[in-house]
Amino acid sequence: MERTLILVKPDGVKRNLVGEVLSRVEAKGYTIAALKMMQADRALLLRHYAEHEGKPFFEPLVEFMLSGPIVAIVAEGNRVIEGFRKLAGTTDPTTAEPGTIRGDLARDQGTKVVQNIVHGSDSVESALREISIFFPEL
Ligand code: D4T
Repeated sequence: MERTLILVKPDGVKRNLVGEVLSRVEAKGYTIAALKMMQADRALLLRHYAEHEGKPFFEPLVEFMLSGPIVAIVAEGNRVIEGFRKLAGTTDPTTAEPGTIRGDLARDQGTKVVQNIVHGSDSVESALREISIFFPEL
C-alpha cells in the first residue's frame, strides 16, 4: 500500500487547522497510519529540505519551519502521493485552486517564504525518504 508524508506546517498548527487537514485526508478515503506533533530542529529540516539548500528561500523556509510545532502524518492508500498533492493544491496559495487546502485556507502573507499550511511528498522515493526522517521508528 502506498504511503506519503504530510506535514501540517507551523502556520497550520497556529491557525488550528490540524483537524481540518486530517478531516480532508480522511474524507477522501485515505487512512492515517501514523501521526505526531513535534518541534522540528535544524538538523531534521536540513535533511528534509536538502534539495532546496542554496536557494534564496531556503533560510526563511528553515526559520519558518522552526517557528512553532508541526504535525507529521503518514497517510496510506492507493495513489495517496498524487491524491494528497491534489488535495493540497499548488505551492502558491494565491493561485491554488479553490477547493484545495491551500486554495481555501491560505494566502500570500508577504513573507520571504511561502506559508502554505501543508507539505506532501512528491514521489515514491521522496515519501520513503521523508517518512524515514520523521518516523525512524516505522
Ligand atoms: P512542500 O515541499 O512544502 O510540499 O511544497 P511544494 O512541493 O509545493 O514546494 P517545494 O518543495 O518546491 O517548496 C518547499 C517550500 O518552500 C516554499 N517555497 C518554494 C518558497 O517559499 N518559494 C519558492 O519559490 C518555492 C519553490 C514553499 C514550500
